[in-house]
Amino acid sequence: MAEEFVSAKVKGDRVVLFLKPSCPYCVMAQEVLSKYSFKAGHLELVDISGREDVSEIQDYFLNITGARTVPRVFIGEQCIGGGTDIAGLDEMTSTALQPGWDWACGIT
Ligand SMILES: N[C@@H](CCC(=O)N[C@@H](CS)C(=O)NCC(=O)O)C(=O)O
Repeated sequence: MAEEFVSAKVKGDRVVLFLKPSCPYCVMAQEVLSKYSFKAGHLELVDISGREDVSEIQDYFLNITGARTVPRVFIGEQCIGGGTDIAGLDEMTSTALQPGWDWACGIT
């Protein structure tokens, strides 16, 4: 069942990217995530394209995240959105972490 499949992947201590390899937004999300180091087992890329229940999985994404498109990116149990969302988050993070901005984020 789609819900069980997704729930088994999405965990509090990891990032999960549900994708279809042919999707350019999925490639973009993978490129963003590849800039970060993850401890072993804390990043999982899940290709849903070949599954018989792909449509049910995407319907379930619509239910729980508001969109049925791929990619769907989960940080812990929260879906942060798709490809453009993670790219935006990455851009915000790298801007916030620029030298000179440390006053804004408490980084020394
Ligand atoms: N703005 C979305 C666009 C994602 C999107 O349009 N994905 C397409 C594939 S490239 C999709 O899921 N289409 C419906 C489908 O494949 O079932 C994002 O950045 O993630």
